[in-house]
Amino acid sequence: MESHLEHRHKVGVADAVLLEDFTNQDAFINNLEKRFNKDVIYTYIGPVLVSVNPYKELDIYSKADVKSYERKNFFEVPPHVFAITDTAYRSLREENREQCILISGESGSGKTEASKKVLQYISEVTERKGEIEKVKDKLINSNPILEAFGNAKTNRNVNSSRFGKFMDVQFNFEGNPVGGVILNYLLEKSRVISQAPGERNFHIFYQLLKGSSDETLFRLSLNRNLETYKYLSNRKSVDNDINDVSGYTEVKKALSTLEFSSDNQNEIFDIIGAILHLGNVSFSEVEGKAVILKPDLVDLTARLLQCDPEKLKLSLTRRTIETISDDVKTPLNKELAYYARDALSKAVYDRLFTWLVKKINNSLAPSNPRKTAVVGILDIYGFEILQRNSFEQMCINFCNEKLQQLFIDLTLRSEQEEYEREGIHWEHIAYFDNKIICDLIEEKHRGLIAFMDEECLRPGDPNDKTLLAKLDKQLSYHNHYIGHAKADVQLQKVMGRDEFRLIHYAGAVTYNINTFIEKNNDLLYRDLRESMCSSSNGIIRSVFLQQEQQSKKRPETAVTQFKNSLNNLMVILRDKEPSYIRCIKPNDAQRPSFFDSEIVRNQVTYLGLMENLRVRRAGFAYRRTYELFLQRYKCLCKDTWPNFRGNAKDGVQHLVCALGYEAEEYQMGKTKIFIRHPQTLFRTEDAFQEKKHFVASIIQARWKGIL
Ligand code: AD9
Ligand code: MG
Repeated sequence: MESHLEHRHKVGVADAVLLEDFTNQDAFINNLEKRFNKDVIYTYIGPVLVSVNPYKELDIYSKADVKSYERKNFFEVPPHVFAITDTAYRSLREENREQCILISGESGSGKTEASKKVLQYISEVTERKGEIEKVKDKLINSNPILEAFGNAKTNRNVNSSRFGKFMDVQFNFEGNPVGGVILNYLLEKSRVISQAPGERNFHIFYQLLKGSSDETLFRLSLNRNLETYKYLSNRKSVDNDINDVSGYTEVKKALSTLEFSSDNQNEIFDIIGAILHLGNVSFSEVEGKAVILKPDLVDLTARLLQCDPEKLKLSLTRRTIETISDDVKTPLNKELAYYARDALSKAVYDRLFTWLVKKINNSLAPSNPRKTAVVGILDIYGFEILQRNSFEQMCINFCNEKLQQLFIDLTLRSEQEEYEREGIHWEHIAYFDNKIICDLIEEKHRGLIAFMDEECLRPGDPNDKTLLAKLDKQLSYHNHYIGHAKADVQLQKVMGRDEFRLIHYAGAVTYNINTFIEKNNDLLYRDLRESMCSSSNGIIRSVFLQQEQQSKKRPETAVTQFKNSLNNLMVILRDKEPSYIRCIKPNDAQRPSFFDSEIVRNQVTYLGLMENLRVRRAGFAYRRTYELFLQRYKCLCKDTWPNFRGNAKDGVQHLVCALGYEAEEYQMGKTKIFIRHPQTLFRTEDAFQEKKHFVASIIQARWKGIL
């Protein structure tokens, strides 16, 4: 295996810390490009892996590749997702520290693929016996299920994850996987009812229509013509590049592997079929009251959802409002009936997805509940700036603010704190702490979320306009919030009156307020909920009943639920040792061998990579406690070999003298030695390896009685 240093002459530097001008963004991007052009997609910034999507299959994930990274020293082999995984896995086993691998980057940059390689590596370096093999099979097979129901073709990625995912792989004390837990975040359920031009609904709809048997379709009263179904009728979407038929087979197989009973499988596809029929239900209006145009479609939906068709018809055309004295039934007009229909489709699909995750978790639960240690893998949406940004983008970008906060906490801040603790001389690196933006969004009583909820729950007629007015009034003092009135003349020209702007750590994003209230309220009329609670479809009944029981009161708003789940995630992650994979897409066209420097530049900025590099470079690439350092390298100095009688720090002082370290190459802290550049360590490690072989050959020779 080529060493880190030898490799760099051919394909740029493997660790950007080694760049001569490390503050120069162009040099950083050039280095990535140079490597990308040679199909070298991985580069480090110290311990952080930067990965550039090659958009083509590379021969770098074979069994032999796995072997070449197994139990290798991180900096001695070329950068790879396997190296990151190996380091995390070894740290879990040898130092007993729980791990998390945080994968971020914008849509299409390769996060989900990277997460699969992590799982592949873990699967290949662990044992292959009975139960363990079964667990691995389940872990890997959870992906096709979640992707079928949670991924879709978008204009940025043919297989875009429309939900966030955190997966724990649980290991036993022997270091073998024995189970797993998946947490899911904010599924983009609006996709069920409509898609942007060129995009598709979730894969599963097409897989069912194209891949299932004639009998199944007959049972569901469906036909194979996609154009029949309003929820799929986005004609501008071409899907030649997606094989839905084999996708369906794979999902069916995966469902069986994860122990979904055949009844459950039928219920799942009944629900998918029901949503397709429901989407075709249309309404006319007579004297302000909605009238269902093809009632047989509602009958079909009701048959598949196993609920009372008459009740369903009523609940699609009227709503019950509780007053102090009585329940009042009010008819819906046509517009509200469509709203109710779509709200039902979204709610049913969203809850089906959550139910799937729960079922998968049941199947992944370790059979032997002995104590386990975990490696968590986070594959979550990256920062988004679209042409038009809405509620979903605000949630996604808030999520990225929280992750950046964690990154700062775990790496930048802790790095500098360690220097202070160790009494190491260092220059303070100014970095932007985005806590101020997190607070702007989530602070109790005075953050954006608090005002949003306050407006949603206010009696009267809260609407998007009143919400925006409130935000503009309450938040205008904040430097990172810009309402229309506060914008300068230039900005006012491009900013609508229904927009506000947040200055995120990664850049400014203008959000359009329309639909915020509706999406945050996320209301399903009581009549529809009751209709679903009486369903005999096991899945539907359980997910709707559960919700009813959980909250007799008003359920939490969408954004508050999201905020709480994110804060829970932060608690989980904060406890673990993190590894970072920062994914970058090389161009907007999903094309191989095309590196668009401008596109890359934006992402380098959003991901804060230059800041990361500056801090890393200003600091020390390597640090070890005196004891460990001495233990490993003591054979390289006659004063410390075979044992040093004084304290470890003095021993290391002897050692570095013997090794000829220059003064600027290292510093001695209270408990650790800090080495500035990786090269210094490589030199020492090379000397150690040479000596080790020499010593080993002597021992061997002795054994054989030669000496
Ligand atoms: V999204 O936010 O879920 O829309 P991801 O997850 O970041 O996005 P994904 O992993 O799905 O992107 O990658 C997009 C496509 O790029 C994949 O379908 C592959 O065709 C391609 N890709 C990504 N990584 C690799 C790789 N290491 N090798 C080859 C890759 N192709
Ligand atoms: Mg993805």
